[in-house]
Amino acid sequence: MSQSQTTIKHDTLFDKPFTTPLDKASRFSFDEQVVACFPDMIRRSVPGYGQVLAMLPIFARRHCKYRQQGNNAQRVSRIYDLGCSLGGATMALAGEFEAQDLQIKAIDISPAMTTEATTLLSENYSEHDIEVITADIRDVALEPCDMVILNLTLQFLPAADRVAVLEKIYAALSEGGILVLTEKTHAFDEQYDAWLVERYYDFKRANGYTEMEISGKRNALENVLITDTLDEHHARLAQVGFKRHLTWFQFLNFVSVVAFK
Ligand code: GEK
Repeated sequence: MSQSQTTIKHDTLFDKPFTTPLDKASRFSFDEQVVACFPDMIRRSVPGYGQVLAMLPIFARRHCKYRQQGNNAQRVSRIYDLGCSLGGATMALAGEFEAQDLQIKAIDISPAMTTEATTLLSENYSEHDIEVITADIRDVALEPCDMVILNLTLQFLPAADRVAVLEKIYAALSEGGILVLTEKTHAFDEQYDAWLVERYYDFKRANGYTEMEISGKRNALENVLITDTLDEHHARLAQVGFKRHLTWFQFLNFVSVVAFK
């Protein structure tokens, strides 16, 4: 089944967690309430989310060369989807590959997310070798792999832990493998940053968010989602050993970088 044919059952639910004034102390968390409206939320609030997911199987075709050994001793491409949420990236990949060609390990720290991801993936891709794991990506050991996806996840880790996670990814990737890192960023220049942030809120308004929802989400994410600049991302990728890393996508303050091992 292709991604476009996949029906995620929560599609009909809409993102309404911030429609009442929030206590300043309310922090964003990936709980059942967020899970219920997640597909709607991420598509309406992340510019380019669909385009980035659609490119993942195209990148995988070029860079995943069946270098790993699967459960039945056959050659497979092993892909990690780190911070998988409901498995959007995993589904984008599974939808474009034969079941026997891929082994996907989808990891998320939120049990509410992994419970729902397990249901959705088994409903839609039961033949595929997909393991959904509830874990902190800072703690898991990674097996040798061909591709790692960090789609809007690194930004939720404490800044001090980001290098160690990227070092672990670099070590696990086979020669020729890739990391696809997608993040919300901020611009170093304050004026540019203000323009990007304002146009980002315009993007959300155009997608039906109210002023209260926009400001509620902004307050809830304060100190939870901590952005870096694009330069900081490239510097960190170089620091952990990637010699080549390229910004292949940018839409307002959201960027995606591919790093080649
Ligand atoms: C997608 N990639 O749809 N370990 C594991 N997971 C974590 C950690 C951690 N330490 N911290 C946060 N998460 C997805 C979208 S969402 C992006 C990713 C967003 C998880 C968290 O539970 C959540 O599910 C995910 O990272 C971030 O392609 O909501 O803006």
